[in-house]
Amino acid sequence: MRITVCCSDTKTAPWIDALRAALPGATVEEWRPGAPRADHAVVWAPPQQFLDEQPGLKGIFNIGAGVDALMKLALPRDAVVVRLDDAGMSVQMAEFVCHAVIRHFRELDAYERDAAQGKWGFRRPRLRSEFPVGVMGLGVLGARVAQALAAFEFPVLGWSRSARDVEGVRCFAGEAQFDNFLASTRVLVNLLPLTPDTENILDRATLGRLQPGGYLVNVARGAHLVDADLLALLDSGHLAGAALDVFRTEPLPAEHPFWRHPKITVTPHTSARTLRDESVAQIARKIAAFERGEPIAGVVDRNRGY
Ligand code: NDP
Ligand code: OXD
Repeated sequence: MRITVCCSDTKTAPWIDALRAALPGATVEEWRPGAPRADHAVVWAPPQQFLDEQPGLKGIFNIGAGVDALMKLALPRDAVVVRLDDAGMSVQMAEFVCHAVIRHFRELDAYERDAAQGKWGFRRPRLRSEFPVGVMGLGVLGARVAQALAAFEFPVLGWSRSARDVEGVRCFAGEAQFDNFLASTRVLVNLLPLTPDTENILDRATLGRLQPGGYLVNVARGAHLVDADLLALLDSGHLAGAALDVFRTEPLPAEHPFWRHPKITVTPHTSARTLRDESVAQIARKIAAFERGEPIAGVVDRNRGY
């Protein structure tokens, strides 16, 4: 079995070493133009040329949870596309989002500013019941995040494409229930995949329907958000702030207004990092299962785009 590895923005050598150790019977090589045809590919945002030269791939294993970069390409017709299924990301996402929500709710930025001036002062405690958190996307990451928020006793709502049942979470589904979900939400967390249906979903209409003093946590993809609409709603005072981890262009360009906006916190796409050891173990297990003809988790539905 031959496995080709083509991962942009990634140090590939340690991935290859780890895949070789996990699949000792396989030939694992970094892809170069003109490389031999392989059975499976391990990828992150590969160029179209890679896919054009590998028409016989049986499996394409993405080293991330989001497959939007891959779905824009012309893929070999019969290849099964497989995404990372948690692999240590859901706990990271839960801690990151809870931190962002709690920092906003407990006004920790304001306390930090006070401390910088040597000021000892209290703010009036806020009521948790006035900060309902709505999580868009109740998949592997969204469900974990929603449950972690519920453990802190925030009222938690969730929205997904099909109806879901998540303990401690008031669940909404589909376009028909989107407005009710938004109207009941003050802090909005985005954990949707980027697809033609969800691109630009965080626009003036969506964000404008949040309760006054709304807050946005975007940890999914930058192209979900219409940047200018967020800025307008922050400047009008309808939204109180935003924690943004993902951007249309990454790295976020130096001149982008998000960097300097006093109500926006920027982090560099770090909310849930791909962990190499856990990811390689998962991919190796899946390749072995696939070769034995067994079903595997995390297969992407190409029609849905996630
Ligand atoms: P999943 O595929 O497990 O979950 C996706 C969820 O979104 C599902 O609940 C799905 O609904 C819902 N959904 C999809 N389309 C729609 C729609 N049109 N309307 C309503 N709901 C919809 O994905 P993960 O939880 O694993 O990951 C989510 C995203 O997080 C990734 O696609 C990626 O973009 C991002 N991510 C960001 C990281 C970071 O570091 N910032 C790291 C990892 C991932 P249903 O349940 O009905 O299928
Ligand atoms: C992912 C990501 O999709 O890192 O896994 O954003």
